[in-house]
Amino acid sequence: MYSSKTNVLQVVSLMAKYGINDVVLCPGSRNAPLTQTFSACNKFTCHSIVDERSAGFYAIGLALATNNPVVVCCTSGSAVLNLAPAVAEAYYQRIPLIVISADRPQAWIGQMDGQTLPQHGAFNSLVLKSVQLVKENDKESLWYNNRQINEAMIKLSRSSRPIHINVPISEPLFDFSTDTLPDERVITYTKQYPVLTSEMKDVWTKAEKVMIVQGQNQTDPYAEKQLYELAEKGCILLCEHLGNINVDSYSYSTIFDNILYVFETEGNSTDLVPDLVITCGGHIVSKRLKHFLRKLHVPHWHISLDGEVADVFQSQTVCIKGSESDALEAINQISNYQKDNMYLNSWMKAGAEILKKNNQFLERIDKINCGLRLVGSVISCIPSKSILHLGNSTVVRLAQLFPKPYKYTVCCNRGMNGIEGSLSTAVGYASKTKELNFVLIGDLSFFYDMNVLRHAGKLNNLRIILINNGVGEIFSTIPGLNKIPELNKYIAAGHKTKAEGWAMQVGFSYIRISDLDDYYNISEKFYSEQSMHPMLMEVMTDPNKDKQVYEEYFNFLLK
Ligand SMILES: Cc1ncc(C[n+]2csc(CCOP(=O)(O)OP(=O)(O)O)c2C)c(N)n1
Repeated sequence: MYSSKTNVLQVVSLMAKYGINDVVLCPGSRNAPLTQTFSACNKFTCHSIVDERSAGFYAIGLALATNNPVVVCCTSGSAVLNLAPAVAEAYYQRIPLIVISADRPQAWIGQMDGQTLPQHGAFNSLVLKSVQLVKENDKESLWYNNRQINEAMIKLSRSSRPIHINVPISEPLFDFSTDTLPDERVITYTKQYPVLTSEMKDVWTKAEKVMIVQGQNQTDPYAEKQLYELAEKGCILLCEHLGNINVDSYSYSTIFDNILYVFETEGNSTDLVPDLVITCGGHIVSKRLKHFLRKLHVPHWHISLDGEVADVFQSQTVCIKGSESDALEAINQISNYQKDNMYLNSWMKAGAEILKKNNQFLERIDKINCGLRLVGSVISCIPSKSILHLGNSTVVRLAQLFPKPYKYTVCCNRGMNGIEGSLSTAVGYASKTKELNFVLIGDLSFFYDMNVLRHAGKLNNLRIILINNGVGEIFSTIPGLNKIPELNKYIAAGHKTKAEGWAMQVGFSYIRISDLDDYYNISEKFYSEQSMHPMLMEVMTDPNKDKQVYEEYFNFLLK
């Protein structure tokens, strides 16, 4: 049976009508009418997560795994604020997260009634729309709530960013006597196909050296098809792992960060300069690419769902509003004119050189307890069709140095670069898929978010590779920061914590790796499908040795 509260019934009915499948429920009494109504309706799969910070990221993981919006529902007060980090991540990674918070009636906010704060608008500009429902059930109030929820859902589907629905619920809270959901109106939203101006067509036709940069994105076969056609015309396609493009094309490069490093250091970077840059998707990890293009002031077209400016190279001239596949199709239709092959060849030749050197360098390092060596090995061991979740900080940067030999999905909380939800996102994702999910993560990121592992004890498809270097290693690589005397103690938060006890307690098989032989011995089992438990591999590395190896690596590329 459902709650008797009409606003609760409206919300749940509309979530069902909008095709929402997954609902993450956080404990509490004020949201019990919502919790009961969601869980009583057979349209939803409900997930229970106690900690709202983790629940928000878990919901992001579900949304990534299903490619569908996900609801996270919490009680009133500080519970709502604990969702803020995930809301911020969802905003900047364009994840359709729907926050539904239960609230006390407006009259009681700030009246020392306990567990109250101004919830409406609490996420400020980090949600596309925040709606405040009313609790009355007269005709006008019902119309108002319906319209508010529809408006928020239209924003969500137009821009794929989070929304917040705040639901005031008055006492008595626990009357569950309703047996049907109301038949709520849905307002349909139609999308627009992008229109290119004649001036743009002219620029495209004249451009000989076209660089397309695919930022963070989920796998999109339609966009891939368009990218493939553009690559066939001679555009160079730069795509980090997080772009999730699986085009097997000769004009496709993931390792452009190291290519730029070599060309810039050797003074040959003019060979790589484009005369038009097109970006699609979200964030780009490579600082080197951003710096390279910022110096050039080359015309830059950016494709985005809501047509917002993203002037990342400080030279944006065009904003194409629309889905990536539609916008790329519109560009493809301008002409079949072939672009400059010399330009393409400069990139491809440089990429081939780097690949050769990467392999030679890895062979020279005979220890696995070194971040660069380990990340290089992991990238090449992940089986095809799996999911690799990268932690932020050093891990995501090192991963970019090595191309993936197989097709697999790569995720990372890159909207905010936060270290607080990487495990929760991965656990949410793994709970929704049969495929193997690997998490490659640093120690501070791991220990920050490990309470979610309580929910992972039965996920046999989850494998965590923890690089435990005992600090936030990234800080010692930042010029200026690395000279501060208290770097290790306060900035890099040095520690001696190990994961073994925690991991075993929540049902993981635990393996500690100290040399290459151990790693090879366990690899077959670790990277294969059969396992009775989730697994955690902890590799203890030495940050000083790591630093030395990075330097050697970059010198080796120049030889
Ligand atoms: C929520 C949050 N707090 C603080 C930071 C700042 N920060 C960036 S990287 C980092 C250290 C991460 O350390 P670890 O996960 O061990 O990775 P490593 O640098 O050792 O590879 C910190 C604290 C952040 N990104 N997010």
